[in-house]
Amino acid sequence: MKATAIAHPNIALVKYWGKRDEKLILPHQSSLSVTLGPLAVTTTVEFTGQKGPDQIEINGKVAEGGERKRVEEALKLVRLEAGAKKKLGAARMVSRGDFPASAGLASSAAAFAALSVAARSAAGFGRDTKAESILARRGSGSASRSIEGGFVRWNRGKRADGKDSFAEQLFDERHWPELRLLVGMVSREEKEVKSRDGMRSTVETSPYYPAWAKDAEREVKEIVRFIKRRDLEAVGEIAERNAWRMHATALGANPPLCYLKPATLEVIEACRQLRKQGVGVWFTLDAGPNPVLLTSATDEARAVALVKAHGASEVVQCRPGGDARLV
Ligand code: 2P0
Repeated sequence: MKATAIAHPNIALVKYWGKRDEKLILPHQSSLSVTLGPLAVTTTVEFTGQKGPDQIEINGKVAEGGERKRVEEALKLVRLEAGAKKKLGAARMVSRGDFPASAGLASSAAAFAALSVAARSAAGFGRDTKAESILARRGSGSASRSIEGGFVRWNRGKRADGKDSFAEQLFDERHWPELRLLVGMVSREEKEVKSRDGMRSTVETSPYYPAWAKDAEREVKEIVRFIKRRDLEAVGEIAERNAWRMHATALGANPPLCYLKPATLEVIEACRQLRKQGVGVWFTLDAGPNPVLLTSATDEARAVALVKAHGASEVVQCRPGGDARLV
């Protein structure tokens, strides 16, 4: 009753921003992301068969508060699915990421994906990417997109119970091996408003929210066509537009949510200038100040130099990563 799994984080090119169900973590719109290698979280889960509280350790520390509660909830769901007869008992979970939580990449995406694969396997279930994606989603929405590698779409779904809201792979990581995703760390400060609270406030108070949600399904369809053709310019343009619109919606919240820093805008402007010189580089942003540049292997060195010249203390260089897997 013990298993270890590895999962990668992901970066959305068409973003998820807003829930229609807070408890089940159901989104208002579909989203699309690239799974990012080589960054990874490794998680071991063991069901002890004993009574007592779960033991949860994340990055060398005993998990507390909200973080602990979210993991406990996910473990509880696995016990429910397994049924009382199985007597899984309390769990021991140890999780470690090889990238800093402050990188601006949702480490929770890789963490809940690895937890879902490890915990279901420890409970005796065979691999089932749909069930794993749904379980990961209950921990963190974006985690539903880290079960599979390459290019992944999280379908919004329509059902109230969330059984049709899971992610699926459209193209695997070998589809576009020369694509590069570079995280420019312009700030390591903890953000003031977490994504979960930020999206809630946006849904409740931004007058632009309905327009944002309505646009998403079309944007997902559009970007899939261009990913299929590996058309970096078209993919980059949609990713930039979508990131701007997400931030515009958040800026429309009350109080306004501004995740950008001056250095973020500097990098964005430098991207534009570099494109004028024929370098293929575009950006996207998560709910934070660190831009993620989209470029190709050919232009990678110039894109790295660009972010470094504009205040990035570090650049995390990624490429499409693979599936979450048992080790
Ligand atoms: C995304 N983000 O699509 C968007 C873009 C941030 C900006 O998913 O509340 O940690 O746990 O479901 O998944 C970050 O939000 O939020 C996120 P919860 P999550 O990647």
